[in-house]
Amino acid sequence: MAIPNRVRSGVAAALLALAIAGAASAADPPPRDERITLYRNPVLRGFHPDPSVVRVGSWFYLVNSSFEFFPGVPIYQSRDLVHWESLGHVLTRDSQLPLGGAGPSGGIFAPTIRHHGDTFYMITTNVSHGGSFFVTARNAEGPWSEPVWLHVPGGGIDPSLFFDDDGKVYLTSTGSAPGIYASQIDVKTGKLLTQPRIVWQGTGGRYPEGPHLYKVGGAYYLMISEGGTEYGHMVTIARARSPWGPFEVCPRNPILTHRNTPLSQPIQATGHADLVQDGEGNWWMVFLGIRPQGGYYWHHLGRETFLAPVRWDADGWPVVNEGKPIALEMHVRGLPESERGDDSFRPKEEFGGPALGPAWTFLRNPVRASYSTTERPGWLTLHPTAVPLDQEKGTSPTFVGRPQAMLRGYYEVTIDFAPGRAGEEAGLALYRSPHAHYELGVRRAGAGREVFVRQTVGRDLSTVTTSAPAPGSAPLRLVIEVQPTGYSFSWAPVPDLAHDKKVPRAAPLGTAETRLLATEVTGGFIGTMVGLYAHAPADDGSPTPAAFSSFFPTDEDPPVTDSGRIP
Ligand code: 6LW
Repeated sequence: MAIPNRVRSGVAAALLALAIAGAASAADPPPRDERITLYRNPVLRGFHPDPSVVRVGSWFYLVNSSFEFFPGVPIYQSRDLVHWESLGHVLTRDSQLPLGGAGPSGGIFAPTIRHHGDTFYMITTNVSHGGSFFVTARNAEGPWSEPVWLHVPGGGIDPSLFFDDDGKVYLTSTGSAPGIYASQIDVKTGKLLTQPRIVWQGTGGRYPEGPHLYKVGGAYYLMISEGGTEYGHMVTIARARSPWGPFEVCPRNPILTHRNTPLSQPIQATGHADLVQDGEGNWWMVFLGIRPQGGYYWHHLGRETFLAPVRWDADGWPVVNEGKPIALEMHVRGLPESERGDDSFRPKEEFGGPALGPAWTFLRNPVRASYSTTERPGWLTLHPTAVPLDQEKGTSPTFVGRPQAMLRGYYEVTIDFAPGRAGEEAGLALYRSPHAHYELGVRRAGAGREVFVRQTVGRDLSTVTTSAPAPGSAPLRLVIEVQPTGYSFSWAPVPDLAHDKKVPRAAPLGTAETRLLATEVTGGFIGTMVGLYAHAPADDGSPTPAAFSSFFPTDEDPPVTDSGRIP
């Protein structure tokens, strides 16, 4: 193999050769299962960006970034890297996650999860308050500690921790100038033991970021992303005999990118990756990607989490998916045996428990008194406030949402809401940013009430596009049909089973484009959220609460059920 001149001679070359031999032997697959498994990408659908993964025994744990949503940093567990069960969130207390200053796509940027000794570490950056910090826990489901703030000179995002065998711990991240910075850190106190310094600037792509340091076969590998998180995204890697470098650059960089695949390829923007080795010695990569719709050029679900196999070649470099583009359907050898349990796409939320299910999040730090699952058992009661969905920062609107995970299907909910005054409204919302959201709501109209669709598609552009009278005050069923390029809204009275002979058909109310909620239109790092909201005018002394039951997604393109062993 080619070794660059700067390490060709002397001890450095000898050590590097040893390291590479080590890497290659770590890569030699043990005798193993030769059966081929089919799994579907993405493995976490909808808004699940910047994945980081770690293995502890036979469990894998994965975290994603969460930006202005609370609680923050969703965490999942899996035995097979394909079926992920939600464990809730890492940052569950206001003291861990102050978001009052977080505007759209502020707050929590890319996290890293690691495990050392008997402790989990999750390190990330709150770009709207305090910078980088880590929290620790004995169990992945928590409780997680209060933040240990890092005070990194020069700031930076995308912090990662690497625990070396000699007890030293290294922090890598971006910094004030383009490049990846490294420093030694005391993980008891969060104090930096050395000044951060640039160890690698990448291969020339813009925004070198998302670094992770690994030791494989005695060599230190620094894997990063470049090119930005959009269509030019790529993963590159370099290695050295010390965490400080000098780094030898992989001759096959980028090791993963779709920047040159045709735009008709269903997955784009692959990057921001993390590596993990399973219990049988196989390597895997998790990374983010997007699924553009409507021909080419927009994606509204946000950045999602994908999985690909990795092998180490004879020269000690990782090969991702044999160098082929990542597909929606992957046929791989050696996937850990599936123990299909729950996955993150819980089909239904009845609001029957004392708390909301783990997928639900709020915009910024929620006003706790606005939400109750106990006030009316089996229902989620929302108390409206005057804070609108359009508000960019500060107090939180009455809104609870979860990532829109389906490209095709239905979201349905029952709403019991008899607005007493003009301006009171509640319903389903598709939320992308303060200036990009659709509501299928119920509101006061004259002496009665109506069902309506509002489209907010820009800072100065918000209008009710359609409405229909909804006489009486009985509960209603609200339905959003989702398709790759459009939403269709409909509604129906909830059947009174004692009297109604037939279940009433849902009446169509209108449509809206997915495109106007897409990143290419709205900007930002999040994905479309589907949620429940309530709002009342500021001068309304005692706003009418809205109660919701039976939130029901029907996925017409189930993410994982075809997964299984192919004989
Ligand atoms: C994240 C950076 C990135 O911190 O986007 O795709 C930023 N990569 O690494 C926000 O998610």
